[in-house]
Amino acid sequence: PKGDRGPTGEKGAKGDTGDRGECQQNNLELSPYFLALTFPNGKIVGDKIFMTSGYEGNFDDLKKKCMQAGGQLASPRNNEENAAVQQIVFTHDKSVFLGINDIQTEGKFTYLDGKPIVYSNWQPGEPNNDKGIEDCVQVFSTGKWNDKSCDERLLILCEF
Ligand code: 291
Ligand code: CA
Repeated sequence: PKGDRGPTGEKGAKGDTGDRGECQQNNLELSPYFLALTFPNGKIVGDKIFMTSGYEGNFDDLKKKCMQAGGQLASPRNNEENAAVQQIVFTHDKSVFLGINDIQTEGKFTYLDGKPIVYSNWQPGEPNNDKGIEDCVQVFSTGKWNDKSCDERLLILCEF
């Protein structure tokens, strides 16, 4: 606790506010060391981190792996977040599944919590539910979305 410091300088160098912890962690993303840890598998957008491990699997597998890691499948909610997802797809030259699907009701795409999506970036002509079996969403290296069979094996991309 701050109040437990003695009078003789344990508080640190001149100018040190003694706020290590509570305050500095807010600026983690500004640290060059933190940015280094996101290279080349992660992207920071605001207070969200997108991260891949390079693992590939079907939708259920990827969804489970992200949750076990304490996150969830990438669910971009605006252009800036989608651009971060696109950059990871582009860098790895592998498409990813989003945490978005219409498994529950055909044609109604929702997040993993069941709420309707607030943002989308469909490729023209998509979603088309091709062959009647496309309930999951993949992102191309253009950043555009395509509905795709949840049984395909794509690159994992989680958000934290
Ligand atoms: C066509 C389009 C897409 C559809 C895709 C999949 C391909 O794009 O009809 O809407 O999602 O086919 O059916 O599935 C497999 N397994 O290749 C083809 C190229 C992008
Ligand atoms: Ca499709």
